[in-house]
Amino acid sequence: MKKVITYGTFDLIHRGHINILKRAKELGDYLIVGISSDEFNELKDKKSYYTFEERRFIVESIKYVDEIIPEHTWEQKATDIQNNNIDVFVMGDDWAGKFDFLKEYCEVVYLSRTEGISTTKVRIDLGDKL
Ligand code: C2G
Repeated sequence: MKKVITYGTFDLIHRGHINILKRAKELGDYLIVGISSDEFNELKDKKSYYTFEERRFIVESIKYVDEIIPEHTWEQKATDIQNNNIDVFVMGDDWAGKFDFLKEYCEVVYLSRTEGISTTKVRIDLGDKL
């Protein structure tokens, strides 16, 4: 079984998130998603609308997703990859090059971001006070 992993906040799920999860799953048979905890979001200087538990509930309901793990730190990826026997690590290409060090453990694939949509854009379009 070819196992794939990706990470993110996945707040206010939109077609960009679905696109990357769909394509990530197409690279293997089993997809694990590391969802950023609320505390890690603060480290990323991100304030998500939904809590971790809400984001977990939503993302685990997506048909391409097989398992959720929490993302607490920048440093956990190598351990996650080894502990879960991951074959492919996937991120959107806004992260291109940032995780090449993981090539020591598995294949690293950066997939093109979906243009014209982002959680920030949704919040601005809805008139959210950021
Ligand atoms: N994404 C995308 N197209 C968009 C928006 C997001 O392909 N229009 C991808 C991102 O490139 C990322 C994933 O969807 O691979 C999740 O995006 P975010 O929730 O914004 O996650 P991010 O803050 O980039 O966190 O350790 C990695 C970090 O946790 C990544």
